[in-house]
Amino acid sequence: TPRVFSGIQPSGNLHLGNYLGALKRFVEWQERDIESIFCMVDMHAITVWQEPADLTKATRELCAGFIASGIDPERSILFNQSAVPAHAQLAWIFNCVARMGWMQRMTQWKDKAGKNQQNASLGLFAYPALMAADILVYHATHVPVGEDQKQHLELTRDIAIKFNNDYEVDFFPETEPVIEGAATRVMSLRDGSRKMSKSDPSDMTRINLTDDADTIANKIRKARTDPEPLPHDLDGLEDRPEARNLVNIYAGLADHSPAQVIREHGGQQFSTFKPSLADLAVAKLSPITEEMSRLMRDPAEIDRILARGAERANGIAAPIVKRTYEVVGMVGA
Ligand code: AQP
Repeated sequence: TPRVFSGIQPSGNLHLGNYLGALKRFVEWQERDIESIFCMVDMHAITVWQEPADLTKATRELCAGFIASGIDPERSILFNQSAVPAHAQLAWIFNCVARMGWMQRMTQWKDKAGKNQQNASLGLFAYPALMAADILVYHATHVPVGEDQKQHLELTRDIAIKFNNDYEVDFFPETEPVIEGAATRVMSLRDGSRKMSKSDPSDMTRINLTDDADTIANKIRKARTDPEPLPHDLDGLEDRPEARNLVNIYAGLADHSPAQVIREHGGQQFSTFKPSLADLAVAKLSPITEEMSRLMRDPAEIDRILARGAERANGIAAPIVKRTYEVVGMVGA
């Protein structure tokens, strides 16, 4: 039976990339009545420094973001990673299955550690093994993510295959990455070659789910573009990353294909297209922003939702860890 798992780090403001590449996709799975498990991956977040009070707030805000985007904590399981010990327990086993060389090839590691690898946390290096544990501790079959997570999901498969081979079992499934939609890689509004991300120091590069209507409109107006009007066919976007990004964002928000957007808006100047995009973004995002701030007024209720989700998640994950420990030969499992 299919089972969906995905996670988001409570490491800063949720942005349009997280919404179009992840949250919006998650809701589609839930609506198809496929068992879905969604996690605020706080243990991943601390692979780089997080102020404790900020981590707490970001976790609650992320939970509010999930619910405001349409995730129903009754139909889906919604919880934070550290509340279910099975993630860390299985991650250790996977640290012993994965090879140093596999980890060294990860582009996220190379990007985030930068030149100063000696000073990066060991957790940042081991990040993909924890991510494999997040997924496989539920025997999840489908993992909806943005394009940037493709390499980590391939590594998850490699870990599952090596575990099954080493211990001569057929225990962990080979998970399918699901990278779908018009906006699987939303780019920075200021630089079409960089992805929109929580950790970009400039707030003008991203649209946050907490931004108000004026801020959204202003960021779109100031988004970098070239001087040409929109082309009349998709090929015309080939070497125009900033224009393509705005078309993809429009398509993602409107639930259209990029081709449809070009059919409707081809030939327009950005002075015409940007205000339409801003109106669309405000119309789609402001109900989410409002619902998030409503939910954030009752943090105790959010904590209750997370605790209940953790209990349900633990009910699935604990027996899978137990079985893993038995396979490995650990006494008392
Ligand atoms: N720009 C994006 N476009 C489409 N999908 C995206 N995702 C992230 N950025 C984009 C998807 O959102 C989910 C959660 O990812 P994350 O928690 O790792 O968030 P992040 O924004 O990538 O956080 P960082 O760590 O602030 O970004 P970097 O590492 O770039 O500095 C995932 O499904 C992801 O694919």
